[in-house]
Amino acid sequence: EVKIIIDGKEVHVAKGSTVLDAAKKIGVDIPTLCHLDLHDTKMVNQAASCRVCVVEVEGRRNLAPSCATPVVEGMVVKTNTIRVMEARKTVLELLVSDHPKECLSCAKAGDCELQDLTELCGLRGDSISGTAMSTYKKDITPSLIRDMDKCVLCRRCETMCNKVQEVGALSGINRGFNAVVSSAFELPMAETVCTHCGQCVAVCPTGALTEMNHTWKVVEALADPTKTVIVQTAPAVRVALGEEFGNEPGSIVTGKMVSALKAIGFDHVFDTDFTADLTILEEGTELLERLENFLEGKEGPSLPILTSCCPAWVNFVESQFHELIDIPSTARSPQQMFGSVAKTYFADKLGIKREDLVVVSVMPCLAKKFEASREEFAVDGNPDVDLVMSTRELADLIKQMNIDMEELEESEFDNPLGMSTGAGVIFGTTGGVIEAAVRTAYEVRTKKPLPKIDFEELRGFDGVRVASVAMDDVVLNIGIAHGLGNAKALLTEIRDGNPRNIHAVEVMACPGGCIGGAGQPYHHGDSSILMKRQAAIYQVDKNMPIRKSHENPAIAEIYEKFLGKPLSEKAHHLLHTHYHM
Ligand code: HC1
Ligand code: SF4
Repeated sequence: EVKIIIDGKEVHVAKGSTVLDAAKKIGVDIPTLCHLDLHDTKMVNQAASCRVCVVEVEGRRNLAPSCATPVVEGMVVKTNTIRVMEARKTVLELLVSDHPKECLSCAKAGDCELQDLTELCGLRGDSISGTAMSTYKKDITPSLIRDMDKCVLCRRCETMCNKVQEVGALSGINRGFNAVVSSAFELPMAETVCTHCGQCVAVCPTGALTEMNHTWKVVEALADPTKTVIVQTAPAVRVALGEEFGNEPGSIVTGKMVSALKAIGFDHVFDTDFTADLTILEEGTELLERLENFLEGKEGPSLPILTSCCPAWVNFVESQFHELIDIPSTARSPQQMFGSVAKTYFADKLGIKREDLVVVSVMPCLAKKFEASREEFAVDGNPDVDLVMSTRELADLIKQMNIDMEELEESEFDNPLGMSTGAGVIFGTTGGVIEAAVRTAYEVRTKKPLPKIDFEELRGFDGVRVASVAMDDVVLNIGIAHGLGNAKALLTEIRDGNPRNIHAVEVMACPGGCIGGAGQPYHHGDSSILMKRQAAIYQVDKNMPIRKSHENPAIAEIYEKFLGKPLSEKAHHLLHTHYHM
C-alpha cells in the first residue's frame, strides 16, 4: 500500500493505483471527460486525452493528469488550487471552441458530460463563442446517429468498440482540427462491420453518438384514430427505468411502468417476457432435437447450438464468423416473435388488418432498432415490429406527458400476450437465457421435476463462464459469454476444435447482458449499477408464481389454438429465421 495526501486528506491505496483512483476512494471528485473504468469488464479507457483531470503535485513543475499519474509514497496532491481551476477552464474553453453550440436541441442535453463540466467550471458568454469549427457529415443507421462535430476525442467509443467488443469498427483518423474517430475509409457505419450494439453510444460523453429516436413516431401513431397501438416491454427495462426517476439502481418498477404505458395511451400493454417463454419452447425443442442428432450421430443439425436472441450478436456472427453460420438456433428473438404473433394471432383476434396494428417495443437495446428494420421481419413491406423505443426514450416520454411515476398505482400486463414466467424475465441478464432453456429442456427430456430451479452455476459476471448441467444420462456443457470480445474468444475456441466440448452457448453482446444495453439509463462507468440490475432480475424471477416457460398457460394456449406444436410448420414460418453472410 501507498500513502498519499489529497487536499489535506490522507489516503491509502494499492501500489500501481492512479491519483484519480485514490481521490475516488476518499470521495474527492476530480472531473474528467475521457476516463472510464467499468470494473469487471475490459472497459478501461486510459487515453488521458482530455486533460480535464489535471492536479498539482507538490515538487513537480507541471500539472499532472490524475488519471495517468501513478501514486508515489508520500505524494502531496492538490485538486483545487487556482492554477488547477484555471487550467481546467482553459482546456474546456479549447474543447468548446470547436464544438457546436447546440445545447438547446442536442439529443444529449441534460445527460452531456461536457455540458455538466462547462456548468461546473462556470464557462460563460465570450469564453465559449469560438468560430473555428470543423464539420463532418452526419451518419445515420437504423440504430445510431453519429455527429462527429460533437466529438471531443475522448476515445471511449474506440476503446469500447475495439477492446471490449473487439468489433473494430471505429478508430481515430486524421490530425489536428481534422482529427476524428471514424470507420475505416470513413465509410458510413451501415457499410461497416458495426453490429449496432450501441456500446459506443453508452459511453460517449457528448452528443457525438446517440440513438436513432423513435419517440415522436410513437406519439403520432398514438394520435392516429385509425390505428390500434400496442406495446411490449423487454425483461431488462423494468429493473432500470426507475433510475430515470430517482429510484435506486435495481429498483423493480414493473407495475408502475405498465400503468405509465396505459396512461400514455397504448391500447394494450404486453410483455416481451411472454415471447421469451415462447422462444424457450422453440429453442429448447431445437436444442433437444440437435442433442439427439449429436448423441446418435444422425444427419441434420447437431451441437453446439448458440442462442440467437441478441441482435448485435447475430450481426457479429453474420459478419465475422461465416464458417459458423449454421450453428445459431434458428429461433427469432423474443422481440421479433412478439411482432410476428401480434400481427397474425392477435390482429386476427381483434379482427383488424396488420397495417392497422402498430407494434411498439420498449427495449434496453439499440440493436433492436436495427433488428426490427430487417427485411425478413416484414410482410409486404409492413414490419412485424414498427417502432422501438429505448428505456431512456420511454422515460423521456413519461416526463414529457407529465405522468407522475411516484403517484402511479401498479397495474398488471394485459392478456394474452402479457402472461409470463420467471424464466422469461431472466433473459435480461447474462446467463439467463440458457438457464431458462435448461429449466425446460431438463424437465422435457427427463420427464421429472427439477430438483432445484436456480442454476447458480450459470450465474455471475465473469466475461466467459463454462458450467456443466446433468440431465439424467447426459451432461450438457454450457458456455456463456457477455461482451462481444468475450464472445469472440469463446467462439474462436469452439471453431478451432472445441477443446472443452461445449454443447450450448449463450451470448449477449453487452456487458452484463440486456441489463447493460445501450438504451438503458447511462451508467457513467459505475459497474455496481449493472450488478444491482442483475440482482433485481433474479428477484423478479423469485417472486413469480410460475418460473418455467413450459408451465406458462398462455403459451400452452397459443400452441393449442394457433401454432400447433414447437417447430411445427407454422411455428417455423412465424417464429424462425435464416442468417445472412
Ligand atoms: Fe433483451 Fe431479449 S432479453 S434480447 O436482452 O431475448 O433488448 O431485456 O427484450 O428480444 O425477452 C433486449 C432484454 C429482450 C429479446 C427478450
Ligand atoms: Fe462498435 Fe457497437 Fe458502436 Fe458499432 S455500435 S461502432 S459495433 S461499439
